[in-house]
Amino acid sequence: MSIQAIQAAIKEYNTIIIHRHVRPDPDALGSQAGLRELIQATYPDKKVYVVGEDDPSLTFLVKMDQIDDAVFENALIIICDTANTARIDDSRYTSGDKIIKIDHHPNVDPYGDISWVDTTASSTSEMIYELFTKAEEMEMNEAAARLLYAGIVGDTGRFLFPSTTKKTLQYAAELVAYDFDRSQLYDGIYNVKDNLARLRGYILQNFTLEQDGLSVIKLTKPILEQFQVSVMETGQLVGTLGDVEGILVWVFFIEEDDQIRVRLRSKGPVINEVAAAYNGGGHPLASGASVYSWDEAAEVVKDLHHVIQAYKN
Ligand SMILES: [Mn+2]
Repeated sequence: MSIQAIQAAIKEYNTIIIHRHVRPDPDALGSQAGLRELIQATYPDKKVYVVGEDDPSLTFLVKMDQIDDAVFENALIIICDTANTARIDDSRYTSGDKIIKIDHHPNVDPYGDISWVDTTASSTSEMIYELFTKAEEMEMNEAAARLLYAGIVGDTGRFLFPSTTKKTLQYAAELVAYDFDRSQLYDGIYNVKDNLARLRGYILQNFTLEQDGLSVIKLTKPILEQFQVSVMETGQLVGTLGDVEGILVWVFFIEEDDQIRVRLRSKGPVINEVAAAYNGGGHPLASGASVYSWDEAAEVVKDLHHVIQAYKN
């Protein structure tokens, strides 16, 4: 059983380095740093690091450690919330001694010496809490609870998405018993700057909606400049169209210098295969991809129409 194997590996290694996916979200950071807190609380003498690039909008949750290449030698590497190796933040994970994958995305790219993938989990943070409940000796504390709760809240859209189960709510109930500031957490995750709020207004004014339920919004470079919003920040706005009646699938095209980022969301049709065809991947109903021209973006739109048609038949 992988939970036991993970526990044994954590016990065995003195240096543990925890990774997660690039462009982190609260679940990536919450599972990564929440696991670090659990290990550190249980084994105070072990050296446990979290690595990857900091996202300034999420450093209120946790800041990453800066470590030398030499630290990776003989280290246990744990990678949280990352379906495929291409999305692992900090490629030095390959120089570790043993690799563990803990994730809730479809296991399209199995990797690691030990792998625990549970696609029924709402979030990797939920899995880390489960690891705590099933492990023989694991200590929970306020810092860990805060991070894991943030991850669960982030990936379930505040317990709104269908991925929220009885278990999710039960774990969340147990986590809020710990003393951390939930209001501060919600402000950190959901407060947006005024320019981002105005760009949300632009999106609501300009999205297209076709008869089959496909909605498209293009955020070109001039638009991003006009609203003074970075490509990374637009990630916070993808949910904006989720409440619009009649939208079944929606796609954001976000223009960068060298590519057009594609963010896909769906209320039924499986869209991660489309994402995979365009240098991306993700969940069946929430994925991302990259294209390199507006012609290619039009191909994505065409593919999405087909996926919707197949879903409706
Ligand atoms: Mn996740």
